[in-house]
Amino acid sequence: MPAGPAPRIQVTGRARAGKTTVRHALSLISAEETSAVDRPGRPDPVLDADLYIYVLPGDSNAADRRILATLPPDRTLVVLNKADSIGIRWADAAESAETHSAALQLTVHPVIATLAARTRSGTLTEADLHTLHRHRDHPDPAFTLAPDLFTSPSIATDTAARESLLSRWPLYGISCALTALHRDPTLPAVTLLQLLHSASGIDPLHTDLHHRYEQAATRLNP
Ligand SMILES: Nc1nc2c(ncn2[C@@H]2O[C@H](COP(=O)(O)OP(=O)(O)OP(=O)(O)O)[C@@H](O)[C@H]2O)c(=O)[nH]1
Ligand SMILES: [Mg+2]
Repeated sequence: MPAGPAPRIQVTGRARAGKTTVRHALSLISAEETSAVDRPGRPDPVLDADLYIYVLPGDSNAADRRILATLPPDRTLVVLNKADSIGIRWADAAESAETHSAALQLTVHPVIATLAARTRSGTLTEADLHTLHRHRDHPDPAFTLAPDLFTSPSIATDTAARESLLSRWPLYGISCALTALHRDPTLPAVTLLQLLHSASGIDPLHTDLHHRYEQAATRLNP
């Protein structure tokens, strides 16, 4: 990495798109989160960084497309965040990301930032693992479709433990972990955590970001 000024990164997108969560998930301490794009009666943020991370909240609208059209393609990464809310399985999110890539002429990464932020900083506690194992062979597939189904007192007597698990882990991660443990109850915690990390989609985004960052650094310090 050349010495000299470090590239500036801005994380941008509409209100509540997941800008803060994506920034945490990527451990981008020095990146700036801009004010939100497309706020009624407010100007759009000034975008003047060396690299941009544009966060889409599971879909794009006209404002996203208007802003993205002004950003340099080689210095812009697009995150299709909230991939857990797109369709019913990861393939749906991947397909949506491809459609967005083609329409925007930009690389679009499907990501579940909440899960990535959690696996980045987290460990699975003994209590988490116990709760997961207790429910790994749950007969009702709808069990993990919604938070209130997952924490329903009618399921079992460990409602408090399920609530506690859900307070620490996004439901999508819990669902992935239960599927994995159902298939292989002997999975060690560390493997389970790696699996959840992979399932968040953050690694390809991280690799792409690293690559673009090096390019930006070389441009700044030829
Ligand atoms: N389902 C789901 N929710 C997410 C994901 N990422 C973020 N969220 C939720 O979306 C909401 C907004 O997330 P933030 O990271 O605060 O979004 P932001 O763009 O920084 O929001 P503002 O700064 O208020 O504009 C929070 O409730 C997050 O938990 C995700 O991958 N999946
Ligand atoms: Mg924010």
